[in-house]
Amino acid sequence: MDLVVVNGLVVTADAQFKADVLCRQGRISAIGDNLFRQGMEKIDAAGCYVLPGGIDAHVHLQMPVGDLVSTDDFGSGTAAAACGGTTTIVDFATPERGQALEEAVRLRRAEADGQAAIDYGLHLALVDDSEETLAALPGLVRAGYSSFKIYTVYDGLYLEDPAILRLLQVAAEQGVTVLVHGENRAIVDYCTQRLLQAGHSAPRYHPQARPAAAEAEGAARVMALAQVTGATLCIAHVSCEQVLEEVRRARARGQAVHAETCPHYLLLTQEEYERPGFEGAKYVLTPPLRSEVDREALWQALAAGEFQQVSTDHCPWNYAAQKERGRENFALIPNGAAGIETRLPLLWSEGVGRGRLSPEQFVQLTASGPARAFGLYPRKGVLAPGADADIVVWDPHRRLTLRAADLHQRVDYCPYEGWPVQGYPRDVFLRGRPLVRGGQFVGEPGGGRFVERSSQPA
Ligand code: DUC
Ligand code: ZN
Repeated sequence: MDLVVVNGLVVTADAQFKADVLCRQGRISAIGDNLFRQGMEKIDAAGCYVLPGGIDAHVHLQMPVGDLVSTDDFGSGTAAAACGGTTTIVDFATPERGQALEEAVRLRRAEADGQAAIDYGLHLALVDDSEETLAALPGLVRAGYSSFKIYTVYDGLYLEDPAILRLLQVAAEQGVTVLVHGENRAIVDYCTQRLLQAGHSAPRYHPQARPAAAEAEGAARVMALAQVTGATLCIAHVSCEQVLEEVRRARARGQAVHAETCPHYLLLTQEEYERPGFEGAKYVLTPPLRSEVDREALWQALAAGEFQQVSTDHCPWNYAAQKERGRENFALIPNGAAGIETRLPLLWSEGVGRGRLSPEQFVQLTASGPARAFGLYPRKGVLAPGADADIVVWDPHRRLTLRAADLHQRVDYCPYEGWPVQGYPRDVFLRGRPLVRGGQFVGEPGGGRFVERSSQPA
């Protein structure tokens, strides 16, 4: 049955206007006045905004780290995402060292297909530059895995510069964006060892182990390598001003560099590590939370349009038994925190609600920007005829207080416990089918599909 959303205020990255949105066979077929006809399902969005479904281009569902696996699987994580207004995620296919990339992709698809309640794509996390990997990339890109992820830290994941150069070269030829986790491994190892040798093993030392200098050097180095080889980059989870300055320098040279930040860097600071007892472990994520000065610099840059996306780096670990593994040594605390469900409400409340962002900027940062960077646009990330009917009816008046017990994320704490928000999804549709109605999840495992993303080969 055709679906029409009436009486709402439609928001795109450029404009907001009163209009009806007509959906037919999973796509938006028209946007205009008086589109309701007999026999259509009518959704009355009076008093609400009508937004494109959120795109979270950086999440880690059921991600293995050592013998642990992040707590949300593709079923629970995507249900939580939907409840928060996100209709598409981009997760990762990450090979073990020595494993063929195609095999890693096949295994990841087997985990997600039939489970995901929202649409999903996969970045190819590249952990070597072997001939096999290089040979596999063009075919995988053509099959819709049209972005790479590279790390400069973490055992099992990091790449050395010669490998990065070769992979950036392929990215440039294939016309795909490379998401970069840049941290200087030597600095992180050196600082961690010195802290532990001095007996500084509590969570409060996590930010000292991974200083801004490490993050800035990692980002700057990969940007220099991309200057030589070409390739569009997206610097992941920018946490501080020092990295922003490196991004500005690269852009001033004419490089194509997207920047991503996350709600936790916008809302929280390293003060969280001073919580009593071991509670600071809840905020051990990487890069770490930074200073108030950095937090403010991120907001200024966000308002000035210097970021293309706000993603979550959703990587939840239970406090009990998982975070607690690092009680004697902060370096053993699994890195990461949950955010997939709370991204849009927090960014709306703290951004639009406080007058720091317009609704159009909100749409740019949560949907259109990531869609453009990662080959989803204009199929997703915009309300326009021909796009998938991924639609959020956003109630700007709904207030609630975030509590782990009320959220759908499968994890035993919420980093924003007790945080008041105003503005929440009321109804969410994926390709015209309801995922959330009146704030209640009505989707199902397997309702989401793998999305083949496009590339722009040279
Ligand atoms: N940082 C995290 O906090 N978790 C997962 C990966 C990462 O880079
Ligand atoms: Zn990540």
